[in-house]
Amino acid sequence: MALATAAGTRPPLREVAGVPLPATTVDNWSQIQGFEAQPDDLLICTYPKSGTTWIQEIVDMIEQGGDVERCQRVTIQHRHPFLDWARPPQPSGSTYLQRPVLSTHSEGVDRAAAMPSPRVLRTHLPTQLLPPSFWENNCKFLYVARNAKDCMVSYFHFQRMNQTLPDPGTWEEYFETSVSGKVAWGSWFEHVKGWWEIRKKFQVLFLFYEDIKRNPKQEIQKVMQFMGKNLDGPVLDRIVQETSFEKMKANPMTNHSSAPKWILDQSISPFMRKGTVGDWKNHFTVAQKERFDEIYKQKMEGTSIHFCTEL
Ligand code: PPS
Repeated sequence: MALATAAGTRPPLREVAGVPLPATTVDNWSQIQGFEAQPDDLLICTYPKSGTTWIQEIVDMIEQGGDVERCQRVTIQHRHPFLDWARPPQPSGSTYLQRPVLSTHSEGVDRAAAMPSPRVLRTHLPTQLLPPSFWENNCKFLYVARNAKDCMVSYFHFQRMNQTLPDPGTWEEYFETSVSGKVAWGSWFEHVKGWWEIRKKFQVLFLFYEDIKRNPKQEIQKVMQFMGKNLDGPVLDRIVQETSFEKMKANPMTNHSSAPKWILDQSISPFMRKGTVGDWKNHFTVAQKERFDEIYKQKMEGTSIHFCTEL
């Protein structure tokens, strides 16, 4: 049963091939699957709450040669179409209603189709659900991974404020939902493992949130090289400054403050919340940490991937 909220009733998730997704994404699944990628597309891929917005701003700053004003042209959610997103119907009685919104299309696919190449796009889809044309065209993929514990905490607060996703309940309840992979876009473990395993077979730049936090200039340089750009030291320093958590939190073009309250209610929790490594320690009990570490060991057995959970 869907949980009632102040804004109305939150839509329950549905599934594609066992992966829970927002219902509107599933409604538009054939359009999303049929998306026609171009060989020069760059696709930003992340599990939710792994630093998508951060890497988007970094990529755009690189694309614009460090020109801050040009990065202010439009909000971050409109710069890089979100392929697997279709707007849910607006709850009746909402004061934010400007015009009736029908989710008969993926907004992301429509926006991408109308965009000139070379395009930068984004997705939260796991490898097995990616539209096949991305593989067929050997596109570039920029994957950002964040440690599972901080991701879980960030996602919990995001689900509290995102009225289009299921209500997370208490932290204890959410912990169980999350470890069982019953959240939108599915299991963190499967997502990260899937992208890690294919990274050498395709053009994948695999980055870690924690590395960008520790050494932003070095990681931004990797992105720049992957994009085939060449920017000098002072421009890179400007990009580091402009993409800091504090700057992006204060920037209306990156902090999602223009999203309507019936989608993101930032009075519950801000989108730019803490932006740190290790906030999980403020949420996980000792018992939860021990249980999680055990599950992690089982699920990640045999992979060579290594995460930092504190700096
Ligand atoms: S979403 O909804 O999936 O697109 O969210 P996403 O952008 O992937 O992740 C949001 C979290 O990333 C943090 N963030 C940053 N951290 C450090 N530096 C910068 N510049 C930055 N920008 C966004 C954001 O605060 C969310 O993490 P938490 O832990 O909730 O603060």
